Amino acid sequence: MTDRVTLWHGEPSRSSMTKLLLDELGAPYDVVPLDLKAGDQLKPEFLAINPMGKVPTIRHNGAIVAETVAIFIYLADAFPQARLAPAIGDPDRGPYLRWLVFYGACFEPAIMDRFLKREPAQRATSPYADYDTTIAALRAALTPGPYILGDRFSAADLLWGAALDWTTRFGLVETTPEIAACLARHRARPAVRAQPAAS
Ligand SMILES: N[C@@H](CCC(=O)N[C@@H](CS)C(=O)NCC(=O)O)C(=O)O
Repeated sequence: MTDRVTLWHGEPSRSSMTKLLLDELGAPYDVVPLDLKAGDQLKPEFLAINPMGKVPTIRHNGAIVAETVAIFIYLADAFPQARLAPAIGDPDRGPYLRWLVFYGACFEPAIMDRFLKREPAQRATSPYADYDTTIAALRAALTPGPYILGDRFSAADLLWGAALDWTTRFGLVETTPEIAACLARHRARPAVRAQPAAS
């Protein structure tokens, strides 16, 4: 028996990616809206839930989960009927986890470098090498497609479609042919089309 998911959500923000995943999973959920501009995320009641003061944050079956990648892994496993996660033991599980974790471990810091126009640490020290290496690896992962796991759509595609949607709109990532193809597939999904238009 599974509980309803509670999502602490700010609009617009990275938590839209988790909301999209919940829609794709057909998971029952309730949204607790936070006004990030007004600083709701820094109020003691939310800091008691996530001391980082960050959305997305979810609660499910009594447990709090934060960090987009952890939430994606958790929810796709928690709602297996949607078939968005290769199960443990499936040969696709490793690549699936790899490209999910790549988002938080490599892509996010790399795009922050681009946004702030700052240099990464020396290549041997930097956990993601640098922006160009990170984007080249991602482009290779999207090729030949159509999905990260080849013919199999997964929660990793949802994360990357949503991530590339906002980062290309912000001019942080160039819309190369494989990224354009990924975005076209992403934007055609009914759950994406049903979302409020990105500002
Ligand atoms: N590492 C977090 C980052 C989440 C994040 O940066 N969320 C932003 C919204 S896009 C936020 O909550 N900002 C509010 C604040 O820091 O005050 C994740 O991957 O989920």
